[in-house]
Amino acid sequence: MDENWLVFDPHPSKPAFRVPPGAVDAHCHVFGPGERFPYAPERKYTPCDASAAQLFALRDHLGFARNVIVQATCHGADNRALIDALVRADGRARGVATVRADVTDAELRALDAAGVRGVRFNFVKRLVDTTPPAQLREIAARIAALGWHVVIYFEAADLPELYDFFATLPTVLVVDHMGRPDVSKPVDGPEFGLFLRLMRERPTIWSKVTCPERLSVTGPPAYDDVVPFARRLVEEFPDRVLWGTDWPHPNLKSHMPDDGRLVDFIPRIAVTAELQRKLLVDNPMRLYWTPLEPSP
Ligand code: 0GY
Repeated sequence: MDENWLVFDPHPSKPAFRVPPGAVDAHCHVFGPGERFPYAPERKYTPCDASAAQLFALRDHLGFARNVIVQATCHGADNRALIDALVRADGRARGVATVRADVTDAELRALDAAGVRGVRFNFVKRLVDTTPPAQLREIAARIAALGWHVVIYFEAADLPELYDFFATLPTVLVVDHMGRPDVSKPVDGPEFGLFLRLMRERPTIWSKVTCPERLSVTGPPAYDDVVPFARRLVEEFPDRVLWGTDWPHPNLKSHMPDDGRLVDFIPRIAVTAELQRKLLVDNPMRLYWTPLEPSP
């Protein structure tokens, strides 16, 4: 574990907000345990271990029914810890993997059988070395044939140069953490405006309205400055938003959130029961538990 690594809260509070039955935590990770599933040699950080059993205990504690587990960069393209967690979840988790261009069709089929429904393309420079766009395009074309989607992680300042690439990928795209806006800028300003334009122009682009703890400048416990950004997306694109804890919260530097309080953030960004049901149940179930038609 890196020096100064912040470990997740082992005793999160019970949320005051009761999530609807069947709710999905659509962005979370497992780390290791490193003894069984070693961290990738090319990783940019070494986390604390955070096991599938701990994730499922959190799921139950917060009142969720299911998880979408996203491959974290510290495991590179070695998806064994993810697959192990999916198998242990007994149908109550789906996965988003990381693959390289040399992945075989048999490997992709095995990932699909384990519950993987997407791949993640990461453009955050502090987390990964760059993969050439041609390779990403090739991967996208192959996973489109399985009916999977692509999860993209980037920072708002990089969207102008990535915009055309995203707009031409052949699958559904799911954007992590609202495209990481600088929430000290106005929600109606040009930076978030570009992300809204992408969402408006491409009805196949979804967004996770996640990580107030990561994006907030004003900080905990209220994360007030993140509310207008997430609420705007939930209200304008109610059928294309997802929510997740981001447990175990990699790379936080200033504080570790109480996951119970993060759940209490949900009714501030999805203010009606209908919006909450779409965000937490209908949308993730449609994307992860109902197979999408493969792209031609
Ligand atoms: C997140 C955010 C981060 C890390 C990763 O895969 C990862 O290592 O996603 C981050 O450092 O911002 O979604 O967990």
